[in-house]
Amino acid sequence: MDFISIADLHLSWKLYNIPELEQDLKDIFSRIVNIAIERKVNCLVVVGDLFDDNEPTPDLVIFVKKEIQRLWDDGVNIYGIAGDHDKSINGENWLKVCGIDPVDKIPEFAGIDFCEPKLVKEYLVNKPNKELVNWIFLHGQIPSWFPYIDEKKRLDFSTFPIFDLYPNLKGIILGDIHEPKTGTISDHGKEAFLGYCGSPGIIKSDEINKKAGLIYCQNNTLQPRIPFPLDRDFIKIDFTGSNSEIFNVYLFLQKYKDHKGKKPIFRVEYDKDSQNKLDKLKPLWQIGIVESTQVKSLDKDKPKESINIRAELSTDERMSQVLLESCPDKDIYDLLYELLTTAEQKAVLDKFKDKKLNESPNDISDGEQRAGAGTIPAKS
Ligand SMILES: [Mn+2]
Repeated sequence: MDFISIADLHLSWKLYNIPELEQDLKDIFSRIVNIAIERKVNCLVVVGDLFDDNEPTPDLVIFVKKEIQRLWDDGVNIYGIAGDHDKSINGENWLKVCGIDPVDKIPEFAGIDFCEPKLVKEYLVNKPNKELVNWIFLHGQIPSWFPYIDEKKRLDFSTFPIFDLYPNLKGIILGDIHEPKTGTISDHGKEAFLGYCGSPGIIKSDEINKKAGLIYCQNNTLQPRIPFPLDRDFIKIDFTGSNSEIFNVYLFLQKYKDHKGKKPIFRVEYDKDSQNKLDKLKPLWQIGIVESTQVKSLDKDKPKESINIRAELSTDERMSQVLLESCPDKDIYDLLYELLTTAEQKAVLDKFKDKKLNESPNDISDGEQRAGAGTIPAKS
């Protein structure tokens, strides 16, 4: 069995709202298809979150179908599971619509679409012909590997008899975490691969410089990852505090003056102290795409924290912490927290709108009293 396995491409995601970066993800998918064809693998396996959401545009669906047809034309199959971003609604998902078969269609593979941890375990226990399975594909988080995990995504094998159930297991290949990770799972003297494909593109700022290539299996044995350099440079520029004084824009102008191909992305982090020096960055616009964001120093000794709530979404707890720090108004805090943690965003917004419409004008102008306190202001 030869295969390449990928996850978390998040097609249709537009980082920093830059259209070129949405297109980059499609280009990446095409390049992966090319590599699968060149290497003549039996199949390409998608371990969830091929799509960023459950509502891909018709154009995107046509694009994906065409790429899949290219695979089929060259004798490469494609199998996959859905992730939390593209999971099924009423039993249907876009992988299926695009013609991607479930991974456990072939006897050597097991795997189930993203679902409750309890259901994942039930699936693994009840799957027939487990002795034939060499590779398991799942979308979720390994608690012992991360300080924060999302309980809905918990994949805990520490007390699970995986090798009793799957005596010929060679590896568990995961999606969801975008940083590629390689490890092992062992029990009773048996050992198997345990690791994350990682996202092949850049989905969030903190993924810059953390890519490792594509998981590749040849003759049923994992090989070193296939190098997969991005065709666009992402450059982080620390423009905070005194860094902004020593920053030399001409080094970049020099480096990229004859650059061909995709424009580099300059991700600039500045703070209150360096805000007034942002003019120094202007020449960067001639050579690339500039994305700047303000960060704050929590404390002189503590590391800087980016004010980027999306990047912090690892647990409800973490979310509430970040929101509390940046959002002192209780009404806004409640609304944001509910929006971030609900599956029914429209309902939450309707409720909020309803509440606001039914408030008396006094209440609305009464932000001062309500801020942070969460108490009902006394009526005169
Ligand atoms: Mn995911």
